[in-house]
Amino acid sequence: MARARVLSGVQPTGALHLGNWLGAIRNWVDLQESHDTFFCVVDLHAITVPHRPEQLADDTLTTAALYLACGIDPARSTVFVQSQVPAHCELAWLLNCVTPLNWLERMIQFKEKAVKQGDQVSVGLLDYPVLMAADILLYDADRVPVGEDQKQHLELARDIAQQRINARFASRDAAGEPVPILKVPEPLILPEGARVMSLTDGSSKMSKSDPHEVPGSACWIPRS
Ligand code: ATP
Ligand code: LTN
Repeated sequence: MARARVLSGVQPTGALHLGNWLGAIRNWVDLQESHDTFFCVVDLHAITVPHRPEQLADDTLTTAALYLACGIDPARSTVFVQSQVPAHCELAWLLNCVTPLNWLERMIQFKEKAVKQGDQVSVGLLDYPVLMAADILLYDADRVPVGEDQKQHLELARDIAQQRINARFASRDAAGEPVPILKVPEPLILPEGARVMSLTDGSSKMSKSDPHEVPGSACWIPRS
């Protein structure tokens, strides 16, 4: 019998932290035993925030290396870089054309990151969850292991698949039953470690791209 399929990804926005391990990657390692697993380095998501291209290229390879160091086994899992598979962007465009703008404007992560970017907010930052939906729906993933902060994005991916594609475009089989086009994925969020808080500000989650978070990193700024 075919095994259920898992897909997940991390942005190459800096050094991985305990939150990434406890909230997501430790679960990925275990899921290799029982699922067909696909783990992506989502570099196209990382360009929705300010970045340096040379640093991004380095961080993409470092993130892939850290997957392996954490226990992702390339003999059992497919490890790949998002930008190397053009179908992610192609499907994102098709999904863009059926996704209501106000679904994206409601996303908490968009609102939080948009505040930090002021008048530099790009359409890409707003559209980030549609690209994430494409990453998942492209592979017919059954389950998506992520931390708590991604729950709302997962719900959006489910709504796009169910309400905006399957409900509108599904054909019918001989018995008149709808034949879904896209698989509707389930989030997999562990009960412990799903939201590890920042060590320097207990009111916000630990985050790679927070310049206060990673002492010793090139972009570390002590919190005043
Ligand atoms: P960025 O700061 O660039 O947004 P991030 O540190 O939030 O990055 P992501 O690449 O967005 O990390 O997330 C990778 C995975 O780690 C996701 O499944 C996410 O839910 C999980 N994750 C991120 N931060 C935490 C955290 N503080 N606690 C638990 N899980 C987390
Ligand atoms: N938005 C996610 C990263 C991500 C992802 C995905 C996670 C992009 N595409 C597909 C799971 C499945 C985040 O962790 N910030």
